Amino acid sequence: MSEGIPCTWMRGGTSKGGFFLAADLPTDPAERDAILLRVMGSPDSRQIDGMGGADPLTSKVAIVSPSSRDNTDVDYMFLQVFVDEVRVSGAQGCGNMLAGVGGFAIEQGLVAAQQGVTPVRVYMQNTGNNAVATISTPNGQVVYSGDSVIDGVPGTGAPIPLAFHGIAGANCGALLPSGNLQDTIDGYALTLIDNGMPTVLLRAEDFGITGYETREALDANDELKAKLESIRLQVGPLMNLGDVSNKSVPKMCLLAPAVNNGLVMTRTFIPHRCHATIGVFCAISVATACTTDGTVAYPLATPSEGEQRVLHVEHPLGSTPAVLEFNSDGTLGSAGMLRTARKLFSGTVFP
Ligand code: NQM
Repeated sequence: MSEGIPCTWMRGGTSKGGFFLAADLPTDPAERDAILLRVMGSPDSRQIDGMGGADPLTSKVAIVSPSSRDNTDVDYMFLQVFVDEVRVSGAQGCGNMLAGVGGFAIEQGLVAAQQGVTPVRVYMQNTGNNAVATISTPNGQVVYSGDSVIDGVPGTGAPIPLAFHGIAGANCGALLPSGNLQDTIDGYALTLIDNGMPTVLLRAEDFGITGYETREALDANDELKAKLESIRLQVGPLMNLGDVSNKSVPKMCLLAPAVNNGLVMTRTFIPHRCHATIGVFCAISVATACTTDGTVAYPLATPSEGEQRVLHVEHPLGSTPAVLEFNSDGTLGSAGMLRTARKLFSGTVFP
């Protein structure tokens, strides 16, 4: 295609990517994906011929449309454009890119801004769940600047609280998809959990690492990555995800005790590169496991008590505050996280 496509580039949380109106892209998934690969410059480890940032965290796409549902304002489809493979996958959601969806939807005229703040109700097409993103709209205009800080992003931005209901088992059909609090694969004890993201929790020390290594050091550890991939391929069917050899799920999360008064320390492979921080739904899944007696995470974690808990999941660049609400009978209620986002560019992209 030689004509351009209207596009907005945004940082959403600790990720970055292209935001499109569904009406501006082909409806045929194969045609759409071919365009998105061209937009990002994939496959190429440097993505030199496209907009992607040569990192899975900056090779992401959000497709937004008016919602066909009564209880939501917009539909949001997340697509991961692989950096060095000819692959575009919607097999997971993305809470970081979700942070950009509300502002984009308002600015594109899909949602009317209110005075002060505007709650944008989002149907997340990847998992079939709803979210509410609350956007700062003083004077009826979207504002991205503000005083909120999220670790992994320099500076400050307007707060964007994200709220989720009923995300347990969103991808795998059950919070604990194998039916067990712990399983053993290749001799490693692990917990399989999905509170918004299929996640495999492992003890870092079992792999001969501390869990405090840098992202770069872990990305260079081929022996560790081979062990994680062997486990990942075996747990795919146990998590009701089938053959995951070509999928970006499940995420592989190595745990160690927290070092900054947080809940637990994490290093997360997503799944073949180590995350610079941690994903939104992944952090919520980790936090959930940390509050559940019997998981591999529980003895390593220091969870707070109460019906509403703010649990600081530590990661390579600081921590992220996962909010978990529990019902009075102790069962899991809603979840949330504070993010910021920033509109970087709006114009025409030429695939
Ligand atoms: O878990 C990266 C990200 C994500 C996903 C990944 C995310 C989430 O940080 O909700 O946000 O795990 O592939 O963008």
